[in-house]
Amino acid sequence: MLNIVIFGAPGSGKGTQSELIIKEYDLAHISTGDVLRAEIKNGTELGKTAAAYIEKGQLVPDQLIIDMLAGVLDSKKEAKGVIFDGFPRTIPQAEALKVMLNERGTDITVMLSLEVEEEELINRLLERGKVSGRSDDNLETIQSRLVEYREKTAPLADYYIQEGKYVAIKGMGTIDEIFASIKEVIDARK
Ligand code: B4P
Repeated sequence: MLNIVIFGAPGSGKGTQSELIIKEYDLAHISTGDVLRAEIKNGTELGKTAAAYIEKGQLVPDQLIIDMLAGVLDSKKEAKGVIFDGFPRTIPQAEALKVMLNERGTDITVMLSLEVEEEELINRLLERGKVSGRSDDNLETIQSRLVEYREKTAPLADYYIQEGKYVAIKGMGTIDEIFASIKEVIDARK
């Protein structure tokens, strides 16, 4: 299976590049952000809990995310591979993902880290905020999301370097240019 973790700060282009990767390689897509937004829309208990964290720009607690992911993963059993978009975001999530995949006889193929300057991240998210209607695409919440990213998510790079799975991708430039770099990396590993 071709299992890809797409990693980067909020606004780095994870969702955008995931769409292109899925089309090219016919993979299943798991975006924890999308799953959480669907839970919020449906008014579930998980959605109500998650909304309080997302509105403040904080990460949703690990155990909630890990339990939610196990169910989603089982629904993609027949896929050729999965792109994990926005997950893992902490070391405990990465460790749980490794166990879940190993139990299913598979592992992560590669972790793609989209590198984008902070000023550009803020501009992209403010731009999206004009049309997205997302409660977290405003300047105050974006700044909290970037702090959470630096403190809890950025250290994951070291985890995947140690696993021999980390590849940095220049995330500045046009969407097509960035996708061309991603394709080179995937084609060399698949
Ligand atoms: P997400 O939905 O994952 O949101 P995100 O990190 O902001 O990334 P997103 O995918 O939306 O942005 P992208 O970079 O694609 O998470 C939302 C919240 O849910 C989190 O803050 C957290 O609270 C919670 N959550 C989710 N997963 C969790 C987990 N595992 N653990 C705990 N909590 C979790 O793109 C941004 C914009 O840039 C787009 O509008 C796009 O059009 C634009 N763009 C992309 N590439 C571009 C380019 N090359 N040039 C110009 N613009 C570009």
